[in-house]
Amino acid sequence: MSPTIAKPRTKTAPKTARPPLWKVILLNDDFTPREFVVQVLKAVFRLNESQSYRVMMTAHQKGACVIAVYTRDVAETKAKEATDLGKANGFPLYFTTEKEE
Ligand code: TYC
Repeated sequence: MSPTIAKPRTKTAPKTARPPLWKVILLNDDFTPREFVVQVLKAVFRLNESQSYRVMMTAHQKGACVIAVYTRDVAETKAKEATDLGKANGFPLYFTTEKEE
């Protein structure tokens, strides 16, 4: 009788590539009115009134607040759009992006 040869059956875990995500961060300043910040958060980031208010107050009290994460392109576009809205209205409102680790 011939010996039984076991075939190695190596399972390769399927890898689903996920794009890295980028945070959009709201920075505090001393000049932009609170209500204007809330309006921008609602318009650009689609947050509701209470989410916008909480994000605005966190930035106001701590200096910065992460709003949401997106793919790099979307994060950069939204940060620029929101910063430009402030600029167009004479405010130094600033949004930045940072890669999520
Ligand atoms: N600190 C501003 C004020 O007192 C309000 C403000 C909050 C501005 C958050 C920017 O990201 C900000 N009018």
